[in-house]
Amino acid sequence: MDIPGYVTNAKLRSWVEEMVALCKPDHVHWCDGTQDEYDRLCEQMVESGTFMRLNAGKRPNSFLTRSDPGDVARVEDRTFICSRRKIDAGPTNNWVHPGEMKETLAGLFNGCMRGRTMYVIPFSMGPLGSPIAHTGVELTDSPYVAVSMRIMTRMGRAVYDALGHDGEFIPCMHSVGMPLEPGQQDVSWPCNKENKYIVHFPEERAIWSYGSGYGGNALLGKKCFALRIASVLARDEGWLAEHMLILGVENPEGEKTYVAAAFPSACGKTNFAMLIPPADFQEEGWKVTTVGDDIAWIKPGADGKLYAINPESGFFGVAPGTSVTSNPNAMASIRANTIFTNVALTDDGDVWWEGMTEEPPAHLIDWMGQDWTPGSNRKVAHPNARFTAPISQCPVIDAAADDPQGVPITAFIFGGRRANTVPLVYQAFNWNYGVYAAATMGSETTAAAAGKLGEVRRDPFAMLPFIGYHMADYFNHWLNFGRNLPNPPRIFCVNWFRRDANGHFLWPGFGDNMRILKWIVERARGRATSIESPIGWMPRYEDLDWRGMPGFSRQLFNELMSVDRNAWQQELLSHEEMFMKLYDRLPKELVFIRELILSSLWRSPERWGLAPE
Ligand code: SAT
Ligand code: MN
Repeated sequence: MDIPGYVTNAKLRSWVEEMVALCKPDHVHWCDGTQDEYDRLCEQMVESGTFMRLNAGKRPNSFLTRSDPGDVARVEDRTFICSRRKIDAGPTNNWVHPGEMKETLAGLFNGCMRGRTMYVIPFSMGPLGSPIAHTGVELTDSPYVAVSMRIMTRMGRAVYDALGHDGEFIPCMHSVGMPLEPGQQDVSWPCNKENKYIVHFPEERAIWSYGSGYGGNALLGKKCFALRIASVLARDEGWLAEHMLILGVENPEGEKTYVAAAFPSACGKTNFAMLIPPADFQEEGWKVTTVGDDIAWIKPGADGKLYAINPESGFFGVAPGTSVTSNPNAMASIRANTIFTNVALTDDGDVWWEGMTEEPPAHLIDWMGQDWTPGSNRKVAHPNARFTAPISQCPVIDAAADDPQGVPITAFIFGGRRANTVPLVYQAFNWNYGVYAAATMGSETTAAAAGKLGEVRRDPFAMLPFIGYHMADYFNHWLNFGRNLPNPPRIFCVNWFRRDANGHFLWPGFGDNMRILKWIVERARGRATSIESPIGWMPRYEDLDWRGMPGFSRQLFNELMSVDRNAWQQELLSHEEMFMKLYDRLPKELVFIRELILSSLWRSPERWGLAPE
């Protein structure tokens, strides 16, 4: 194997040599990250049948690919945190002893790339040279991964240069796990139907992924590196790696406030990241800009403020439900240079999915390649169908999105999907109360998820599948982190999904979330007024800006904001249930705060509410 002369990093050179000897690919391709390379790899996948080029008039330089029907999402039950001690992975992660796992992987990876090309993908999570960024190198036998990584990360030759002779990087091994015998015909979406392993070695800081070519299983910069491994780095080095969007709010005076927000899946995270303010707000000069839609890396600066970067450079967004009404900015972001996976194909060579338009086209090819008409009794796009698009194409991309210093974070927002109990918005009394709220956040299961419909599942910090160590240690890290900040960001909780007694949503959401966001931003800057409720600070009706929303009454608002003692007692019991599972390492602050919330519920009316007038 010839290693290009510009790859001077000693550890990288020897690691690739070792992995080539193990995986035995036919060829090795050192990615340089150029447009030319991207175009050639895409063209090669068109020829092999993996990609279909979309109509250049409608969707320039864009492609459709269909995965294997058994390889359509992350596989949490096949995801492992292999710390040396089981206790360090905690009760919420799958664990196997690293020695045993390495033996398994050595067997699986031996010869796994026969008949294929190994791509060497150098990438930076975050702007190159940023003090918050980190470097990774992924070795993969999937050209789909290679082109996707060019969109999702800063990928290319500059990373080798930045690494220099002895720079550090996270090694990320990936194989689809389907070697080809001489003469064996390839399939359009190779993967391993029997065996999938998404493995993290937190102490060694290494990632090994086998058997899947899809999303977070295969694009190892995303959940594997930027969340699971980075959460460990962050714990050890005193920063935060979070499952958060980052957005900027600019007021009419031109003052910019950045917030980071965590939501579990199916809570409209991408829509919130690209929120379009109501007309009255826009006219007055309010703007919302996007820094990131999924992951935030946050470090304290020398001035005591927190600075955040989006380690990614692309969107890997859920397509179904995205439309010019629900999210015009997302639709504009995917107008060209986009890879679509598992969406439907229209007769004129464009894409479609449930919710893109009110009326489906009369005929489509579904995500499995079958004819489909509106009468067909099945989904035309897979519910987890995705678009992969450069973030630079987002019309509301923030001017500082590429700033190596990051953007200063003034507030954190945590949200879940709750039909009852949790008010539309409240501010935690202080950092520790905020950590409590984030640690206990939950979401009702939607029809798509396993389990009883409407059952609340705890998803602390929206990080349940993404913390690379013991969850209680993660809570402790957050508490500790706040202790060292002179003026920590304010913490807010939101719930866009509260319903009335008839099951109707009480809050319209989407652009109207701007009213809440405005209060949050003003509040975080110490300007907006509020009153004390049993669970936190709350806006009254008159504390919010209702321009352009005349029909929304004080009474409705008060219903959205009410705090019911019985419901909250149940809620606190269910927090206790989760705490019990983390008992051995649970920080005592959380136990005490639970007691304090209970006591303030008891000194408040049984159904605490804002005054009617
Ligand atoms: O497949 S990804 O992990 O990138 C997206 C998701 O499942 O959250
Ligand atoms: Mn995510």
